[in-house]
Amino acid sequence: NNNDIRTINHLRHVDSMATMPSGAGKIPRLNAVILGEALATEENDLVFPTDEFSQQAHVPSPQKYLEMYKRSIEDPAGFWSEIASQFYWKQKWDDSVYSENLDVSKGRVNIEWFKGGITNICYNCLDKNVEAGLGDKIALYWEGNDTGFDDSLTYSQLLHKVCQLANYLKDMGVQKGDAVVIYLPMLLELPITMLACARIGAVHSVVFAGFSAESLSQRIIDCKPKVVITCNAVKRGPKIIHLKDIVDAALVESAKTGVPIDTCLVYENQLAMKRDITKWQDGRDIWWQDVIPKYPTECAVEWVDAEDPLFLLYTSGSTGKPKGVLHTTGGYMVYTATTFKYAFDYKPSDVYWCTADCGWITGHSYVTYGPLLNGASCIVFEGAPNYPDSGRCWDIVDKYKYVTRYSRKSLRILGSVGEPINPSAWRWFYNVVGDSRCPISDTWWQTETGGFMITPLPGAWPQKPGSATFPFFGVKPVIVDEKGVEIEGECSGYLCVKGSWPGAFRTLYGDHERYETTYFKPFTGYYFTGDGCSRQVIIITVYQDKDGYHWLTGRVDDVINVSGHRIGTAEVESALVSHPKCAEAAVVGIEHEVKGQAIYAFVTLVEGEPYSEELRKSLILSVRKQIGAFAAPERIHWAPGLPKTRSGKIMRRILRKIASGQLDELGDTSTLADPNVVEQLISLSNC
Ligand code: 6R9
Repeated sequence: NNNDIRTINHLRHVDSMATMPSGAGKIPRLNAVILGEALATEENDLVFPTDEFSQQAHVPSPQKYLEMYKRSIEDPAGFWSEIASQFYWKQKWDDSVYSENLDVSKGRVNIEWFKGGITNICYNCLDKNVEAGLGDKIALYWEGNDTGFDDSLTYSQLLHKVCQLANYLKDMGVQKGDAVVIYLPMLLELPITMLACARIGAVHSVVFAGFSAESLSQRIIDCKPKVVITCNAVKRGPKIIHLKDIVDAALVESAKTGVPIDTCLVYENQLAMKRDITKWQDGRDIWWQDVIPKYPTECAVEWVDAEDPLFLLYTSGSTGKPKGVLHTTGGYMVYTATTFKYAFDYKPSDVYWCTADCGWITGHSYVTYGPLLNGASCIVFEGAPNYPDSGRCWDIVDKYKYVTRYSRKSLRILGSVGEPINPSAWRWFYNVVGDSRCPISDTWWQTETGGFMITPLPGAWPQKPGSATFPFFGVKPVIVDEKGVEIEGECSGYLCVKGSWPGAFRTLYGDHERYETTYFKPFTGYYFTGDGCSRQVIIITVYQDKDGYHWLTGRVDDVINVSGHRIGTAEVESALVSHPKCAEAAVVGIEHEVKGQAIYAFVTLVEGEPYSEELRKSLILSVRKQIGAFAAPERIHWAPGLPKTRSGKIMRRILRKIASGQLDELGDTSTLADPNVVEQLISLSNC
């Protein structure tokens, strides 16, 4: 019970946790901890859930968590099949609930869950809930970019809309296993489209509608969709963005590369732009509103195997080409629903809002699938948190409040995702937004993991500001050293996962070898996350174990995390060098007060080209055009040359130090092919 946990032996950090969320590339230092002392500073305080909260929670205490966690690790098959049985399966899975091989030395990496089970995730999101009497419950609320514009759909209405679109897609020849690319903003049509694909067994690939034409075409060329679905335009803050023009450009590109698209379904987003000025290609382009409403509102479900693909989502890696992360149906369904239920302590009376865009994994798992599988009412927000002003989020919270009328009083739980939240931001979120009352679920996970991996269960544990705390059921995080040896207890190192979990991705589309090389070869026998992590052990009287609180400390590979968007340094570099005046580029991440990390680019120009403000702008424009505005470098640093080893490798370690102004920490530069380069770069720091 809660009193037990208050007898925690407190601890004090020698290393301030406030500086913990470090930039990419750093391996975190070990945080020395003194056990058994009273807390000296507020920074190290533990934040307890209120008794009132814990008493009503699904997991009300550490003991209960430990009991469930232990079972999930000792008997994964039993644990997960019990949960999976709560879903609708046309046919139950084979006897073995899962099979896995994560060890490259033992053959092909392979993960399967509920194989042989026949189901459909759209059916479980919609039909099952309607049959259970939730037909008139709001499934999705829509809140537009401009205040005063809103909409909603009940479970029955959503089901009808999904069926109409599903029927249309079938008519267009889309069959089980075919890809459909979706390039839509946060309209209700986005989750509708995802669900319609799932209903007929098609594989959706949502491309965030902030990506450029080039990025979009790259993804289209990779997955060769039967249909592309978009809208004419969207209003983002005060600006109108012509999405259809971007799609047009992407389709020209894909056709050139041998991937012509015959059908482009275009939703007329009247709030942004009327249809008459939209550029049109007859025969290929079709207005959504002209065809979809004519289709029947019922559509038979395509039953699929648990291991049939559900969606592809492209994400950045450490080389230029984005990776098509592939998730399958059964395990993903069970895992997103279960993590949603526990991490947010979901109750049927809640109104739930996740601000993420469905263009990212968070929008897949925790706007569309996780909430709907639980029969939740979920808000889809089209706009930006700072439009028309920075009070917008709290206006929305008050608008959709459940019980009381007072500002933010309806909030029960807060969530955080995408990057390390530093303790001071955590405290602001906790004290100011949550009135020092709402627990924060700081959920660590990845596109690849499908769902939350390390997250507080809000009623169970006391929280540590900035720590994602403990693993979710069935997840075995381990911290390894450079040699791949597991380190126990208090430590820092590379975060890996041992064994599989139902929501794990199964491959990289069309490139299983890259899947093995990137994720399973660095540390044999483990899934390597690409993140650094520190573990801090707190001895709690009810919990005499060597595990502890986890602190995620940022990427250790060449991935930069800007405002929660994953961007590969290689992608930005290739966008820069495609500029005719750029000879070479090297990109690093630097810490940024607001964005977490920002992109800092060192650029070498072609011989004889003078530095100019205009050129700087045009280089940045090149990145905006090729990747998207969110990837624009914060800073371009002119570089007569780059620091390279004799074998020609760029020493990013040195560039990171120069970029962050830590000139006295450059370390050993003697192995450089030309050590003078460093001096030159420093002298150009302020240009
Ligand atoms: C869900 C998502 C994954 C990377 C991941 C890590 C960072 C995500 C985090 C976090 C610290 C958290 N990350 N959540 N770092 N604390 N709660 O963001 O997926 O876009 O694939 O990014 O984001 O570095 O490796 P994705």
